[in-house]
Amino acid sequence: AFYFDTPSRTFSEYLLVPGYSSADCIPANVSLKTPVVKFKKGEEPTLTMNIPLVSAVMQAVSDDRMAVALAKEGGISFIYGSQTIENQAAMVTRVKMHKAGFVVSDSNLTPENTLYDILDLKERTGHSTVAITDDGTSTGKLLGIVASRDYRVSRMDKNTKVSEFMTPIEKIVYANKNVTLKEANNIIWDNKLNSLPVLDDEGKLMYMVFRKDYDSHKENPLELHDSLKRYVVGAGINTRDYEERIPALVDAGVDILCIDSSEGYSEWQARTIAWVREKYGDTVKIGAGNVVDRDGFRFLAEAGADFIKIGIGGGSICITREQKGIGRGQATSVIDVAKARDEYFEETGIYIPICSDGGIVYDHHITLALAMGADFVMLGRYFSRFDESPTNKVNINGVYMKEYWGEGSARARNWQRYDLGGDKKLSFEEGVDSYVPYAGSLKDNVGMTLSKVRSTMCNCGALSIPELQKNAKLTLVSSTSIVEGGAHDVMLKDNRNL
Ligand code: MZP
Repeated sequence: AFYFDTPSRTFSEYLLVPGYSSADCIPANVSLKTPVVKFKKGEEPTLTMNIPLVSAVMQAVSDDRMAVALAKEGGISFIYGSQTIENQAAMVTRVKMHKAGFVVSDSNLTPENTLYDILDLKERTGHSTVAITDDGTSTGKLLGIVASRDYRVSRMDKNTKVSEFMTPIEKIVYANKNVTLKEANNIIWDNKLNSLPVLDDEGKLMYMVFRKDYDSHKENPLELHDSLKRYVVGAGINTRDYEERIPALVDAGVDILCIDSSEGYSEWQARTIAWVREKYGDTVKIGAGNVVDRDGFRFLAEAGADFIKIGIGGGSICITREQKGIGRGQATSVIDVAKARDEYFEETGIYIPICSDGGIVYDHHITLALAMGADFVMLGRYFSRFDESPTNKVNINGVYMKEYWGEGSARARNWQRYDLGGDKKLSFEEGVDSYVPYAGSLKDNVGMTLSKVRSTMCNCGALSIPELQKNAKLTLVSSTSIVEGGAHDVMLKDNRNL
């Protein structure tokens, strides 16, 4: 057997040592922009994020609602793959069709629904305007729209049918994709419209544009088609049904795929990437993982992965290390893989972004992961605590909690994630079902977390993630000094356990 000559470590065993901060090294000047897919030296990556956070490929974390909320902040969600291909593709479609508070797709609302259903959707999604199609899906025929002004709650029974108050399509002036923004602007103002549906050549609704879109582009008459930004969204796939799942996700408009597996150093992953390259060349972007050392990184790099994910056994809901005795401390894994990534870049001129996945407990772990070489981090527990996660909020002994369960738990039954080519079943659990403290909205929490990251980066004299990776000074801490890191030798006033 081969023995690594040092123990593997995790984030809490490290601290950053401050570097020189110049006067312009202030949080407002820090850029958290980061590459998501591989690129050649001297070229720009085709996909970047404005913040280095992605949400985990998990039932309890990443659905379309989470994806929209995170995309608004500049990150990317990877919509969970442990669901039918149709459902996953529909979630991707909903993110891509979502524009400025308008549900255009798969609202499941037809003229036969009621005011109650509309209000319920509004409550759940925050949307004020809903597209009504004949079958409730984005591919159905558009019949009309319902905007807030179309109904007056006080005057209507909640059982009033949608058909009675929606604005039928004949009454809406609509554009085809060749209209310029300037023309659209005239249509919208001349007809006193709030929004304008944009249809494809066959008359199917592609997306909606809003007054404020026009306002911002009024002086600049661009073509409507690509000029309106859509949210970026990712999706998890597995190494079993990719020949059916990937085309459905690509058709739905997914921006990036990620092979979701507990162990990525396998022939199954190489075969999946090879299939993507054969069918789509480089146009479809695909990340792979998870690996924890140089060998695993090299394997996936040579297989053609667009980014590589790191981490085995460190997730908060993960019991893989207990069950199977495999894994590696997350900090050591990131440090080792980052070294392999830099070596590969030196050799080939190709930079492959790496993602530290799982085990982020404190906000400062994110900064540590970036300093150790990660380009972005994937979080499950963190996002599961927010309003936008797809799970129930429950009250346990007077404290609000959200449910959070692992993909390897009996609840998720995501056998594909642990598949080694055997039976189609989960033979034993590698994850648990749990509660996490409810924490409020994604926007507020992400804002707070990133202000800490920016602040620490300034302490280290870094105005960008590449600068932090290059200049950070890290030290291991002894177990005694870890105690010193928290409040100690004082009696906390709000500590109920005292
Ligand atoms: P965390 O952010 O909750 O610590 O970890 C989330 C990560 O744990 C996921 O992105 C995934 O890699 C991993 N995961 C998901 N389900 C399980 C499991 O059931 C798991 N064991 O380890």
